[in-house]
Amino acid sequence: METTLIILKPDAVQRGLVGSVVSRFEQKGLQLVGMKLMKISAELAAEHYKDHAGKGFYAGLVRFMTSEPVVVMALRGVGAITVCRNLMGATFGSKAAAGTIRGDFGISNSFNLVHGSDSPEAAARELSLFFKSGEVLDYARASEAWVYDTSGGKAE
Ligand code: IDP
Ligand code: MG
Repeated sequence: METTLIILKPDAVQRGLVGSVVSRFEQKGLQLVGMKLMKISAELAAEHYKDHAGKGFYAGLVRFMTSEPVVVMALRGVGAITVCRNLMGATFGSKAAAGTIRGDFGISNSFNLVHGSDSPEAAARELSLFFKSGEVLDYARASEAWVYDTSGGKAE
C-alpha cells in the first residue's frame, strides 16, 4: 500500500469542483486517510515546490497556490502514487486526456485543479509537510474486501 499527497488547488475550490474531484479518487477505490481545508503559506509553497525554483512559471505558481484555500488529502491504495497521477492526467489541461480530472474539468496550463506526488520519496516528503503526526489515519474500510481481492491474504 502506498499513501500519496493530493492537493485540490485554489481553482478547484473556487469553481466548486471539490466534490467532483474527490469523487474521482473515491470511485477508483482509493482510501481517504487524511483531509483538510487550509491556506498555504508562502514558506510552505516554497518548500513544497522547491524543485521548481528558478523556472519561469515558479513565481506565478507560488502566487496561485497561496492565493486562496486548498483542500489537501492523503490517499492510500495499491500503487496509489501512479494511480492518482493517471487519474489526474497530463499537466496542462489543454493537453490532458478526456476522462482524466485535468482533461475533464480544466483547460489552463497553470490552473490545473490538482497536485499529486510523483514518487514515493516525494509522497513521504510532501505528506510530512502538509500533515502533522496523527493527522493521517489508519482505519479499516468496510468495503475493502470488495475494492480488492483479499482472498490470497493481501490486497490484489
Ligand atoms: P505536475 O503538477 O503535473 O507534476 P509539474 O511539472 O510538477 O507538473 O509542475 C507543477 C505545477 O506548475 C503544475 O501542476 C502547473 O500548475 C504549473 N506549471 C508547470 N509547468 C507550467 C508551465 O509551463 N506554465 C504554467 N504553469 C506551469
Ligand atoms: Mg510535479
